[in-house]
Amino acid sequence: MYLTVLKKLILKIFSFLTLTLLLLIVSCKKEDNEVEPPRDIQEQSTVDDQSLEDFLSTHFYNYDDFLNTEYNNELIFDTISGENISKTPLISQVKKEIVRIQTSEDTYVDHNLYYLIANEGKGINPATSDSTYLAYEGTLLNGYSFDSSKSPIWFDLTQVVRGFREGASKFKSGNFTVNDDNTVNFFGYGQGALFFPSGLGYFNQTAGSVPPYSPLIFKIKLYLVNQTDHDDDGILSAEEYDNDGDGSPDDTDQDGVPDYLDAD
Ligand SMILES: [Ca+2]
Ligand SMILES: [Ca+2]
Ligand SMILES: [Ca+2]
Repeated sequence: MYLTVLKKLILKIFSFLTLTLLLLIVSCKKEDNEVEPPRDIQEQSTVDDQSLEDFLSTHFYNYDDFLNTEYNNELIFDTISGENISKTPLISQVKKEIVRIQTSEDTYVDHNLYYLIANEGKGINPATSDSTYLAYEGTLLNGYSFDSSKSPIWFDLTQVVRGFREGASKFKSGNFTVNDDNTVNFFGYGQGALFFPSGLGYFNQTAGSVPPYSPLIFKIKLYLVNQTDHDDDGILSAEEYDNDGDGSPDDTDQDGVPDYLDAD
Protein backbone atom coordinates (compact mmCIF):
# COMPACT_ATOMS: atom_id res chain seq x y z
CA MET A 1 0.00 0.00 0.00
CA TYR A 2 1.43 3.37 -1.01
CA LEU A 3 1.82 5.97 1.72
CA THR A 4 3.18 9.41 1.16
CA VAL A 5 5.98 10.65 3.38
CA LEU A 6 3.52 12.87 5.21
CA LYS A 7 1.21 9.97 5.91
CA LYS A 8 4.10 7.88 7.17
CA LEU A 9 5.04 10.68 9.51
CA ILE A 10 1.49 10.94 10.82
CA LEU A 11 1.41 7.18 11.29
CA LYS A 12 4.53 7.44 13.42
CA ILE A 13 3.04 10.23 15.50
CA PHE A 14 -0.12 8.17 16.02
CA SER A 15 2.02 5.25 17.20
CA PHE A 16 4.03 7.35 19.58
CA LEU A 17 1.02 9.03 21.17
CA THR A 18 -1.09 6.02 21.82
CA LEU A 19 1.01 2.90 22.32
CA THR A 20 1.26 3.51 26.03
CA LEU A 21 -2.48 3.60 26.64
CA LEU A 22 -3.85 0.64 28.52
CA LEU A 23 -7.51 -0.18 28.27
CA LEU A 24 -9.80 -2.88 29.42
CA ILE A 25 -9.51 -5.08 26.35
CA VAL A 26 -5.89 -5.56 27.29
CA SER A 27 -5.69 -8.96 28.93
CA CYS A 28 -5.75 -8.80 32.69
CA LYS A 29 -2.87 -10.16 34.69
CA LYS A 30 -3.67 -13.07 36.94
CA GLU A 31 -4.69 -11.47 40.18
CA ASP A 32 -7.11 -11.95 43.01
CA ASN A 33 -10.11 -11.01 40.83
CA GLU A 34 -10.68 -14.60 39.75
CA VAL A 35 -13.43 -17.03 40.64
CA GLU A 36 -11.84 -20.20 41.98
CA PRO A 37 -11.90 -22.99 41.17
CA PRO A 38 -12.58 -22.16 37.52
CA ARG A 39 -15.46 -23.88 35.75
CA ASP A 40 -14.73 -26.61 33.22
CA ILE A 41 -13.63 -24.78 30.07
CA GLN A 42 -15.30 -27.22 27.66
CA GLU A 43 -18.65 -27.00 29.47
CA GLN A 44 -18.42 -23.21 29.63
CA SER A 45 -17.58 -23.04 25.91
CA THR A 46 -20.79 -24.96 25.16
CA VAL A 47 -22.91 -22.79 27.47
CA ASP A 48 -21.46 -19.56 26.05
CA ASP A 49 -21.92 -20.74 22.49
CA GLN A 50 -25.61 -21.31 23.14
CA SER A 51 -25.92 -17.78 24.55
CA LEU A 52 -24.12 -16.36 21.51
CA GLU A 53 -26.30 -18.31 19.10
CA ASP A 54 -29.41 -17.08 20.91
CA PHE A 55 -28.23 -13.49 20.59
CA LEU A 56 -27.27 -13.84 16.93
CA SER A 57 -30.59 -15.51 16.08
CA THR A 58 -32.72 -12.85 17.74
CA HIS A 59 -30.84 -9.73 16.63
CA PHE A 60 -30.04 -7.97 13.38
CA TYR A 61 -27.82 -5.07 12.42
CA ASN A 62 -28.58 -1.91 10.42
CA TYR A 63 -27.39 -3.44 7.13
CA ASP A 64 -29.63 -1.11 5.11
CA ASP A 65 -27.57 1.86 6.30
CA PHE A 66 -24.41 0.19 5.02
CA LEU A 67 -25.99 -0.38 1.61
CA ASN A 68 -26.76 3.32 1.33
CA THR A 69 -23.43 4.70 2.49
CA GLU A 70 -20.40 2.50 2.86
CA TYR A 71 -18.62 4.54 5.54
CA ASN A 72 -19.47 6.85 8.42
CA ASN A 73 -22.07 4.42 9.74
CA GLU A 74 -22.30 3.27 13.33
CA LEU A 75 -23.08 -0.41 13.72
CA ILE A 76 -26.38 -0.85 15.58
CA PHE A 77 -27.93 -4.10 16.84
CA ASP A 78 -31.63 -4.46 17.54
CA THR A 79 -34.03 -7.28 18.30
CA ILE A 80 -36.02 -8.94 15.55
CA SER A 81 -39.57 -8.06 16.60
CA GLY A 82 -42.44 -5.70 15.84
CA GLU A 83 -41.78 -3.70 12.69
CA ASN A 84 -38.39 -5.42 12.41
CA ILE A 85 -39.85 -8.93 12.45
CA SER A 86 -38.72 -9.69 8.87
CA LYS A 87 -35.11 -8.55 9.29
CA THR A 88 -32.31 -10.99 8.49
CA PRO A 89 -30.78 -12.30 11.73
CA LEU A 90 -27.10 -11.86 12.45
CA ILE A 91 -26.67 -15.63 12.59
CA SER A 92 -27.20 -15.71 8.78
CA GLN A 93 -24.62 -12.99 8.21
CA VAL A 94 -21.77 -13.77 10.57
CA LYS A 95 -18.83 -16.00 9.77
CA LYS A 96 -17.61 -18.56 12.27
CA GLU A 97 -14.09 -19.69 13.04
CA ILE A 98 -13.06 -22.38 15.48
CA VAL A 99 -10.34 -21.19 17.83
CA ARG A 100 -8.61 -23.94 19.81
CA ILE A 101 -7.40 -23.34 23.32
CA GLN A 102 -4.74 -25.67 24.62
CA THR A 103 -5.61 -26.85 28.13
CA SER A 104 -2.83 -29.42 28.58
CA GLU A 105 -0.04 -30.87 26.48
CA ASP A 106 -2.35 -32.82 24.19
CA THR A 107 -5.81 -31.44 25.03
CA TYR A 108 -7.57 -28.67 23.14
CA VAL A 109 -10.97 -27.09 23.64
CA ASP A 110 -12.69 -25.64 20.59
CA HIS A 111 -14.32 -22.22 20.87
CA ASN A 112 -16.55 -20.60 18.26
CA LEU A 113 -15.55 -17.09 17.29
CA TYR A 114 -18.25 -15.31 15.27
CA TYR A 115 -17.49 -12.18 13.29
CA LEU A 116 -19.64 -9.84 11.26
CA ILE A 117 -18.01 -8.02 8.37
CA ALA A 118 -20.08 -4.93 7.55
CA ASN A 119 -17.17 -3.56 5.49
CA GLU A 120 -14.15 -5.74 4.90
CA GLY A 121 -11.76 -2.85 4.31
CA LYS A 122 -9.48 -2.25 1.38
CA GLY A 123 -6.01 -2.40 2.95
CA ILE A 124 -4.21 -5.25 4.67
CA ASN A 125 -5.19 -7.75 7.36
CA PRO A 126 -3.16 -7.40 10.56
CA ALA A 127 -1.31 -10.45 11.78
CA THR A 128 -2.29 -11.46 15.32
CA SER A 129 1.03 -9.94 16.45
CA ASP A 130 0.66 -6.57 14.72
CA SER A 131 -0.49 -3.23 16.10
CA THR A 132 -3.82 -1.84 14.97
CA TYR A 133 -5.29 1.65 15.10
CA LEU A 134 -8.95 1.14 15.83
CA ALA A 135 -12.13 2.49 17.39
CA TYR A 136 -14.19 0.00 19.35
CA GLU A 137 -17.00 -0.65 21.79
CA GLY A 138 -17.22 -3.69 24.04
CA THR A 139 -20.64 -4.84 25.27
CA LEU A 140 -22.17 -7.78 27.06
CA LEU A 141 -24.96 -9.78 25.41
CA ASN A 142 -27.50 -7.73 27.38
CA GLY A 143 -26.26 -4.59 25.63
CA TYR A 144 -24.33 -3.17 28.59
CA SER A 145 -21.38 -1.19 27.24
CA PHE A 146 -18.35 -1.87 29.44
CA ASP A 147 -15.64 -0.10 27.45
CA SER A 148 -15.30 1.98 24.31
CA SER A 149 -13.22 4.47 22.41
CA LYS A 150 -14.89 6.34 19.58
CA SER A 151 -11.58 7.92 18.70
CA PRO A 152 -9.18 5.32 17.41
CA ILE A 153 -6.24 4.21 19.53
CA TRP A 154 -3.34 1.83 18.93
CA PHE A 155 -3.52 -1.70 20.23
CA ASP A 156 -0.71 -4.21 20.16
CA LEU A 157 -2.78 -7.30 19.39
CA THR A 158 -0.40 -9.48 21.42
CA GLN A 159 -1.69 -7.61 24.50
CA VAL A 160 -5.44 -8.10 24.04
CA VAL A 161 -7.72 -11.05 24.75
CA ARG A 162 -7.56 -13.95 22.30
CA GLY A 163 -11.00 -13.41 20.75
CA PHE A 164 -10.16 -9.80 19.96
CA ARG A 165 -6.71 -10.70 18.63
CA GLU A 166 -8.03 -13.40 16.30
CA GLY A 167 -11.14 -11.45 15.35
CA ALA A 168 -9.42 -8.17 14.49
CA SER A 169 -7.20 -10.04 12.04
CA LYS A 170 -10.29 -10.79 9.90
CA PHE A 171 -10.62 -7.12 8.93
CA LYS A 172 -8.55 -5.01 6.61
CA SER A 173 -7.12 -1.59 7.29
CA GLY A 174 -8.22 1.59 5.52
CA ASN A 175 -6.58 4.75 4.37
CA PHE A 176 -6.88 8.44 5.20
CA THR A 177 -6.55 11.94 3.86
CA VAL A 178 -5.24 14.92 5.79
CA ASN A 179 -7.34 18.08 5.72
CA ASP A 180 -5.98 21.62 5.59
CA ASP A 181 -6.59 21.98 9.32
CA ASN A 182 -4.57 18.78 9.95
CA THR A 183 -7.63 16.74 10.89
CA VAL A 184 -7.80 13.31 9.28
CA ASN A 185 -10.55 11.55 7.32
CA PHE A 186 -10.49 7.76 7.21
CA PHE A 187 -12.06 5.71 4.43
CA GLY A 188 -11.89 2.20 3.05
CA TYR A 189 -11.51 0.73 6.55
CA GLY A 190 -12.74 -2.56 7.92
CA GLN A 191 -15.84 -2.35 10.10
CA GLY A 192 -17.85 -4.99 11.89
CA ALA A 193 -18.20 -6.91 15.13
CA LEU A 194 -16.76 -9.85 17.04
CA PHE A 195 -18.82 -12.20 19.19
CA PHE A 196 -16.93 -14.67 21.33
CA PRO A 197 -17.25 -16.93 24.39
CA SER A 198 -15.67 -16.16 27.75
CA GLY A 199 -12.93 -18.72 27.04
CA LEU A 200 -11.58 -16.30 24.42
CA GLY A 201 -12.19 -13.37 26.78
CA TYR A 202 -11.68 -13.11 30.54
CA PHE A 203 -13.16 -16.51 31.49
CA ASN A 204 -13.25 -16.70 35.31
CA GLN A 205 -11.85 -13.21 35.87
CA THR A 206 -13.71 -10.07 36.78
CA ALA A 207 -12.40 -7.42 34.38
CA GLY A 208 -13.60 -3.92 35.31
CA SER A 209 -17.39 -4.18 35.16
CA VAL A 210 -17.33 -7.45 33.19
CA PRO A 211 -18.52 -10.35 35.36
CA PRO A 212 -16.75 -13.72 35.14
CA TYR A 213 -17.90 -16.10 32.37
CA SER A 214 -19.19 -13.32 30.10
CA PRO A 215 -19.40 -13.85 26.34
CA LEU A 216 -18.32 -10.57 24.73
CA ILE A 217 -19.23 -8.44 21.73
CA PHE A 218 -16.84 -5.91 20.25
CA LYS A 219 -17.80 -3.48 17.50
CA ILE A 220 -14.67 -2.33 15.70
CA LYS A 221 -13.47 0.02 13.00
CA LEU A 222 -10.00 -0.99 11.90
CA TYR A 223 -8.31 2.09 10.47
CA LEU A 224 -4.61 1.27 10.24
CA VAL A 225 -2.19 -1.61 10.67
CA ASN A 226 1.41 -1.30 11.75
CA GLN A 227 3.31 -4.47 10.91
CA THR A 228 5.37 -4.96 14.03
CA ASP A 229 8.86 -6.25 14.76
CA HIS A 230 8.80 -6.26 18.56
CA ASP A 231 12.43 -7.30 19.15
CA ASP A 232 13.78 -5.25 16.25
CA ASP A 233 15.70 -8.23 14.85
CA GLY A 234 14.64 -7.58 11.26
CA ILE A 235 12.09 -10.43 11.31
CA LEU A 236 8.46 -9.30 11.51
CA SER A 237 6.65 -10.57 14.60
CA ALA A 238 4.08 -12.10 12.24
CA GLU A 239 6.78 -14.60 11.19
CA GLU A 240 7.88 -15.37 14.74
CA TYR A 241 4.80 -15.11 16.93
CA ASP A 242 2.88 -18.35 16.51
CA ASN A 243 4.18 -20.61 13.77
CA ASP A 244 2.81 -23.77 15.38
CA GLY A 245 -0.66 -22.17 15.38
CA ASP A 246 -1.62 -23.04 18.97
CA GLY A 247 -2.53 -19.45 19.83
CA SER A 248 0.35 -18.86 22.23
CA PRO A 249 3.70 -17.33 21.35
CA ASP A 250 6.38 -19.83 20.29
CA ASP A 251 9.56 -20.12 22.35
CA THR A 252 11.92 -22.22 20.24
CA ASP A 253 14.88 -22.18 22.61
CA GLN A 254 12.58 -22.55 25.64
CA ASP A 255 14.30 -19.85 27.66
CA GLY A 256 11.00 -18.34 28.76
CA VAL A 257 11.25 -15.42 26.32
CA PRO A 258 8.98 -15.93 23.29
CA ASP A 259 10.61 -15.81 19.84
CA TYR A 260 9.01 -12.51 18.87
CA LEU A 261 10.59 -10.80 21.90
CA ASP A 262 13.79 -12.87 21.84
CA ALA A 263 16.41 -10.97 19.87
CA ASP A 264 19.02 -13.76 19.94
CA1 LIG B 1 11.31 -9.81 15.24
CA1 LIG C 1 2.64 -21.14 19.46
CA1 LIG D 1 13.16 -17.83 23.56
